[in-house]
Order: sequence, then C-alpha cells, then structure tokens
Amino acid sequence: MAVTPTSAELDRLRIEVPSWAYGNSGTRFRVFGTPGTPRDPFEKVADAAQVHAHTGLAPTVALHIPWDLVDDWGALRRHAEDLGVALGTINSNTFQDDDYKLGSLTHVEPRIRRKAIDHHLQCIDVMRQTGSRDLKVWLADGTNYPGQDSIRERQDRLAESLAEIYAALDDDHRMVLEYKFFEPAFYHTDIPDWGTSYVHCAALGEQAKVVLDTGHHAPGTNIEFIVAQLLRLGKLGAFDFNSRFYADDDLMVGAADPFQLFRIVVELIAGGGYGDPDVQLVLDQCHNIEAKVPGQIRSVLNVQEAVAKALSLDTAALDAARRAGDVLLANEVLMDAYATDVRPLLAEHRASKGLPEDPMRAFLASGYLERIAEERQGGVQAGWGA
Ligand code: LRH
Ligand code: MN
Ligand code: MN
Repeated sequence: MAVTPTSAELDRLRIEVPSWAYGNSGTRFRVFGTPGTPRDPFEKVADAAQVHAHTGLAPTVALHIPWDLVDDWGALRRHAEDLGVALGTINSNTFQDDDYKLGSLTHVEPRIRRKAIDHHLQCIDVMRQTGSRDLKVWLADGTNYPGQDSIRERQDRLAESLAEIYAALDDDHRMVLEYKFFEPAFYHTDIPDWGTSYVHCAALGEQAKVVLDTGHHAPGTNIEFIVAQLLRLGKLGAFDFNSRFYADDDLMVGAADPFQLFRIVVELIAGGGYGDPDVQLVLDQCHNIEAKVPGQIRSVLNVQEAVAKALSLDTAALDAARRAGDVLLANEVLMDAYATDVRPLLAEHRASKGLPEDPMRAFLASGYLERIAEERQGGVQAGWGA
C-alpha cells in the first residue's frame, strides 16, 4: 500500500550544501588531511558544484564567515554561477575568538557584545554582495558552572543584540536562529531548544525563523514533533541536516537513523514545508574519515531517498485508518511507504533529467578526485579542530 511520487513532486527538492564540508575536519583529537582538500573558498565552491552537477539537487552553497572570507565577493559569486550554483546562507561565527570565551551576543561586557553585533552587521553586508537571503546565527554562548552568570540577564542581552542585528536586515533578508542544547557550554546554553529560538524569533518579527539542526537535541527527542509544531507556527526557517549516534556527530545524513529522517520528511510534507523555499534544507556535516565530495553526494542522495519514500505515503489510506481509529493499519500504511524501494524510480527520474542514474558511481568515475589530489597541495581545514 504505497503510491508512486510524480516527477513534479520529486523535482521540488533543493538542498543547500555547506562550504565547510569540503575542508579538512576532525575530532577534538585529530584533524585528518584528505588529498585534494580545497585551499580557498573558490575551490570549496568548485567541489560543491560537483555535487549539484551529479545529483541536480544542490544548487546553492552555504558560506561561513570568517572561514570563507574573500576580498572580492563578486568574483566568488560569478565563479559559483559559472559552475552552475549560487551562494546561499551566510553563517556568522562568534565561537573562535578569545573575546568570546564567556559569550558573544550575551556577553556581560558591552564592548564584546558590540564586537559580536558588528560581526553580524558585516555578515549582512556580505549577504548584499553574495545575493544571499539568509543570515544564520548559531551561538556557542552559555556557561559551564551554576552561578557563573545570570541566565536571565543573558536572555535580556541576547534579545537586545538580536534586535539590533534584525533591524539591519534588508526587507528580502531573513535571520535564521539555530538552537543546540549543549556544547561548547555544558551547564547552560543560551539558545538550547526550539522554544527559546522561537521566543526570540517571535519577538523579532516575520523575518526571523528557527533553524532545526538534527544533531542538536537530547537523545530520544522526537524531532518530527518539533518539525510539525514549527510548521504550524510558520516559524520553521531551515534545517541543518546531519546524523548522529551520540551527540553532535555531524555524520552523513541518514547514516545513523534513516527511519528518523523519513519521519522528519513525512512531517515536512504534511505541514506544507516540502518544496517551500521558506523552509530551506541545508546539510551541516563534516567528514572526518571519508572523502568529502562523495560524502556530500551520499547525504544528498539519502535525503532524496527519504523524500521519495515519504512521497510514497498513501495519505488517503492513512487518513482513513486514523479516522477509523485503526492504530495498526495507520502504522502499517506509514511503514509501507518507508519499506518502498524507491531506488529504481529515482534512477529513472534522474535519467529523464539527463543526470547519471547512479550519481555516486558517475562522480567516482569522472576523475575529479584524482585531478584535485594532483592539483591542490596544502588544503585548509574546515575551521576548527587544529
Ligand atoms: C554548531 C553548528 C552550527 C555551526 C556549524 C559549523 O554545532 O551546527 O550550525 O555553524 O555547526
Ligand atoms: Mn548546524
Ligand atoms: Mn552542530
């Protein structure tokens, strides 16, 4: 009992890939080098363009400031466009500067808050040059020990800082505010959950929305519930997709729990968020041990598979079972969709678009990895973990 997704439905999928996925990254213990690692943002964008060229699913690239700072944004923008992609979300970064040890937008000292706000104003300026719509804010702010600082005053300072940044946005810009319940702070985090992000976004206004990173919840959290709720409220701005076994593992999407990914997509579709440009699907993952571009291709394809399975859901049958109070049948209908092997359908769909039926094999056979390993010496790491 499953339905077949139409080509038009499958075509609505767009996934943004992160520039930082292509740099070397690692754990707290070691950063591993990979042959062919990009040496600058231009090469990161070139790698990202490979994902789009082979999958047709990833037309934009998210940038992180200052990791991706360049002198000439117009040149980076044109470079992206020449390669068939566009620059996407601009991520601010207030987590790698000694000044921010005790906080950034929440810091007790006005001078540090000023510096953190100014960084965001610079990011907005970058957005004007890159043509980006979204400013993504994730804060490492929080405390490690009870009593270290006033939880409440930090919320007030956060609200004030965010309001100043929000006021600087252009009309066609958005601020998307990410939450995370732990790390690097371990006693309290200033934006730990969707509720806190929602409270700030609601106070800011229409252009502020919540970002849901799938690795940022306590184990056992029902993430699809959060998706349903935020869509209901019109406040789900973006996803950061990755997968995790333990904490913020940033593994390939759908690797740890493809069923959870499917359930999330089911709610995304049910709530009208699928194919809606206001609900941006972004990957946020870093590969430690696997090759970068194929790792991203795997993630993008796993999202596509989850979407195709979720589109296979017989919603009429599900609705009827629910109305009849038939618990077992409702669950069976859902599981039928999940159990559907969508791979042949997706291969056919790709072929109809002139894309490789098997993007992973096509990429590996293209010689790109060998070429960049030869051409690029001394690549840069993603930004942390040195
Ligand atoms: C924080 C986070 C956030 C950052 C990214 C690099 O854990 O998810 O989105 O910008 O990692
Ligand atoms: Mn994230
Ligand atoms: Mn994260």
